[in-house]
Amino acid sequence: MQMQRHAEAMSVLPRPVWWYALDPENRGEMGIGGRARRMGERFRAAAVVLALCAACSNSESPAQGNPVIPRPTNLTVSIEPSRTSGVAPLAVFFDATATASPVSARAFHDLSYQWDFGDSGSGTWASSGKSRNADRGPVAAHVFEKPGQYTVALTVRDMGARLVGDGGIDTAVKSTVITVEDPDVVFAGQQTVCASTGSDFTGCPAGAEQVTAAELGPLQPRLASGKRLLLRRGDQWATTTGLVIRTPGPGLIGAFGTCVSPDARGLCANDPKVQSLVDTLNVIDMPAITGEKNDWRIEHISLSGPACDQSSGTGCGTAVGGLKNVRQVLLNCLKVEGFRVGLGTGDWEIPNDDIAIVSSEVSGANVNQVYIGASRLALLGNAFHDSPDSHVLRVWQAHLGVIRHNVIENASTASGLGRHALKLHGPAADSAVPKTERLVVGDNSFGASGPWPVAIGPQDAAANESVKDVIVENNLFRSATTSTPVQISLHIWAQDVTVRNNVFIGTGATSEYVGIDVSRRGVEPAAARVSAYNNTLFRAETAGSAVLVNAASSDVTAVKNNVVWGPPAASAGTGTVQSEANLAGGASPLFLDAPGGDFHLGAGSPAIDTGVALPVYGDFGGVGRPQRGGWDIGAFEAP
Ligand SMILES: [Ca+2]
Repeated sequence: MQMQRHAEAMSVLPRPVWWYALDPENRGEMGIGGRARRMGERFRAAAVVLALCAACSNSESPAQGNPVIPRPTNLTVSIEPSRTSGVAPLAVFFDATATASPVSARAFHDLSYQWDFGDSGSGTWASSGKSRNADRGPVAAHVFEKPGQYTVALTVRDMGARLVGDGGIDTAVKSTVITVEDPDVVFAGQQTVCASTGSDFTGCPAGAEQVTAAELGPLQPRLASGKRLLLRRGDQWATTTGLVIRTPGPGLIGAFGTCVSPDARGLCANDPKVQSLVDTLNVIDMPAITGEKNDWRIEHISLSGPACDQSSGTGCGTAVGGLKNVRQVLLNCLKVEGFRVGLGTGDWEIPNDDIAIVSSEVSGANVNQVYIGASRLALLGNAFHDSPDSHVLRVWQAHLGVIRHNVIENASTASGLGRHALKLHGPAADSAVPKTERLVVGDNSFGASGPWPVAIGPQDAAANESVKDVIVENNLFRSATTSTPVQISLHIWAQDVTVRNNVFIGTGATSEYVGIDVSRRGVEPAAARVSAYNNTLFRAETAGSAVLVNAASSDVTAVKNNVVWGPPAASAGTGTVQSEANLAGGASPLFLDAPGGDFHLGAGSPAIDTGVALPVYGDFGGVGRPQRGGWDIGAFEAP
């Protein structure tokens, strides 16, 4: 890989000075009964900030003005950002997978990682309502929309911090600074080109070139390194010609003019509209630029095109396509309708790197709404929906990836072929390219894509594709209103998969509904080291069955702290599972309003405090675990 990386691994153990500092964002994360509770009183809402005298730069500083107490830690915290500077909007992928703890053999799965991106004005995600300024997980990504210097802090904890309650020993914070440049400076004067179909250039930055064009093609000469092309909001281009990005950035294709009526994702009702009139056109094409980073961002454009249905794909274009050996690209706040594939293409022989698709809505593409693969892939806050023919989102490679806060639904609406909302697979196990591994699929809502809404593993039974080290957490799996009934919400044909804090709603599924199936699809490496912790499964029907985990793998799947509830026959685990502390059938978990979708635990629930201690540090909604006298059962921890 030719990316310049900024590695900041550090071993904190031998460093001379440690600091405690109060951190109100971590409220509820600390301490359980006994000593833990006492320590929790003292250090409630506390995090450890490590201030290294040897690194008294702005990347390692104690929280402002709080009392500091020297403490040791056994954790080695690493943050590797995909970049440390660039022009806004700037997407940065953060890799903390080199973080280690002597007491956690599986640091990727078993440590708590909490990110504060230092960007408090970044708002909330449309789908999950969670803050964009915070996230969990050993990999994360963030888009910095405004210029400035941002201190990104990662707080890591291990089980010692929970069980012993002494957060000072097993908690550590590391930070890094991201410098985001001002686009009005980087693209000053004639480095910005404003394009309109008419003569109104209201809102065009001062000093910019102004161009009138009825098609996109004539704007091609304006695409160059260090340039910004802005299309007028309110204008519509019906075009037979597109744009090809042939030069490395920094570059930007976006919009000028006042944003009218932004939706929950930030898409403006008057964002410039581009309608492709040609089946074969990639409206914006991004071929490889040999040896260079692309460093482009494309945002705030509404693109529509013919829903090309040639089965071979030959001759069908995309809205933004050709992503092949492309690096450092952000697709932000795009609205895409139609085409054969809305966004993406490419293949794993020439992989992409550091690709982010954020806050975009893609629908109506005939085959896949998004077909993408990359190292350091971030898909955040999008709505991908309505694939007439096939899968909604197909990720063919994610070597380090974050798929969070998306709504992904409605596969095979016309064909009835029963394709997936998310198909996540990867390169062959014996190939030399980066494998699909080390990724988080979290806070998504998957729906209306039976019989198997989410599939993690090889693309088919004949493919020897390995997928491993995946965290599936805080997702909502819905079964109702699907053209093909759901049988299994989540297929796992992969290794080292942790499934935690998810909600499975089996209502509307086939009579024998399974939330998670762990098995071997064909010739891929057999499933191993799969865990299902703290999930909630509910179905409303009065007949049929509901099983959270069915495992046919030779390796035993751990099934712990889960709740399964509904009138049908209920089971937490069948097959080769190790079950512990689950609540299935029998006593009601006393959900607050299960038919209404509220699975919080009511007072007196037998699920409160009756789970076993697990490396699950937060719940579906973000409440820290454990609360009160121990871990609860299910996806929600009673505060
Ligand atoms: Ca509890």
